[in-house]
Amino acid sequence: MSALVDDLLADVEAKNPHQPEFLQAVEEVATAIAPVLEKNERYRQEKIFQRIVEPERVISFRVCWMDDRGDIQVNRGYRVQMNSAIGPYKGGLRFHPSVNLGILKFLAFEQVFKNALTTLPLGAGKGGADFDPKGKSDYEVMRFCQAFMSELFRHIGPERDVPAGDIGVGGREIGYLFGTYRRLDNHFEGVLTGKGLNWGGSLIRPEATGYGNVYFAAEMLNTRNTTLEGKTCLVSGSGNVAQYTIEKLIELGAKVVSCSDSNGYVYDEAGIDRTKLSFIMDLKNKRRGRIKEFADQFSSAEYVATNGTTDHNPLWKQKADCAFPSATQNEINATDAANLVDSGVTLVSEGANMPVTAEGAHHFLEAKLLYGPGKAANAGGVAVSGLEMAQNSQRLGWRREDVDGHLHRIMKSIHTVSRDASETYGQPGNYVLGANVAGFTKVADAMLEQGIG
Ligand code: NDP
Ligand code: 2IT
Repeated sequence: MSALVDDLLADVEAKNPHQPEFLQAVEEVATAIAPVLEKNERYRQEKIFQRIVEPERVISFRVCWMDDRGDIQVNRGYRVQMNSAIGPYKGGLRFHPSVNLGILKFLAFEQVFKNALTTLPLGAGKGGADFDPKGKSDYEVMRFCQAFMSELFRHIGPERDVPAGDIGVGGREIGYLFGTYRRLDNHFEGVLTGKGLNWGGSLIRPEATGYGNVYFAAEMLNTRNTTLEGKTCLVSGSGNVAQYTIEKLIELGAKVVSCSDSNGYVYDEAGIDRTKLSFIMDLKNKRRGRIKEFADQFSSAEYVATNGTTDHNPLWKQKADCAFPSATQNEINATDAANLVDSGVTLVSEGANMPVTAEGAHHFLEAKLLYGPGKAANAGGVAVSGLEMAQNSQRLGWRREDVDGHLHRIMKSIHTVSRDASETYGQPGNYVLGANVAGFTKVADAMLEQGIG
């Protein structure tokens, strides 16, 4: 690593103790863009890097609500407004007990470069709360969302900050959040994305992250003159991103043999077909059950519990051609990455944000895998959120095939600019380098043009 990057990182580390995920994300970007910083004196002189790692604003607030037993619950809510150089703050809300400021800063930081890659005018933010939706009734989730939005509403708006979903925040939660905003603000406006189709949502937004990731993977495979047809694929997670990744993979003729949740994974050697995917969607979106039930239902599947597995996850030892990690950060460590490489996987495309540790990513780059980093591969979700904002501004709804066409074009464009940047900087096919450089330079130039601030 260059001395310049060493110094920058030492500074970020000193200023952000106890935020390992944020430091991990910053280190990845800093390492990738080092040659850009070395070459561009104005970026150094105007301290673009030191400015881009500092959120423009961080809001932290108390969220109090009453559970079904009448007990008062207190949670902590946040919104990290990271960067608005190229558009209003944009990014999801995460409701999960693990949420803390460091995790949201890592996610907001990733969002800066991801949103820049989409070609759309989107700044970056992320928010959420340490609320655990698991085991809560619909009314408890509603009361929590109402309490959360009763503070957040004063900080957001269609031209200011437009939140969306992430882990633990899907259509149900966006509905409760939007209803509360609309009543408090007395405006019907596109302040959230991922809305219901009857009240301003966009066709294809639920599908967008998963479909986009598969489009990106297809582009990577195309550089080696091959396709997804007949490929065996590992998918992790069983939420929004995993479900629509599986759907598109099936459509393109791939064989998906796994999915997972935070308790374990299922491996189905016969492959997950459309009927089995409907079962997963019903299980996870309506009944809100555990993925173990999949193996109880389908005899070709086996269930492997992964709670307490610390050194490696056996899911990533299964034989496959492609892997689509779509659950959460750092779900693939160095051992898992080595196992994937050893078992002959040639493509890893990240549906989740930062699902691979720094050491794991290093293995993939060394082995010259087709390795699509999340900020490129999963950008389809926020891209269609940007299209939902455009439709709301026009007061129109576009046809399904039009939105899907835009999504496809955007994913191809992200692939092209990332690949081109990797070639310009002498590491063709290194999408980590390419995506970071392309995203960074767009935001950095906007910051330069808009003056110090
Ligand atoms: P969901 O809440 O719909 O699903 C999350 C899935 O990941 C569930 O299967 C969940 O299991 C599993 N999971 C969550 N936390 C953990 C954990 N700590 N350990 C193991 N498994 C876990 O979320 P999404 O599908 O929306 O998000 C998945 C990933 O994709 C996240 O990294 C998110 O940031 C990223 N992403 C999402 C986008 C979107 O548009 N929704 C866009 C771009 C990226 P369980 O049911 O047990 O909790
Ligand atoms: O990580 C992400 O890009 C998201 N959770 C989606 C953000 C959005 O605004 O649609």
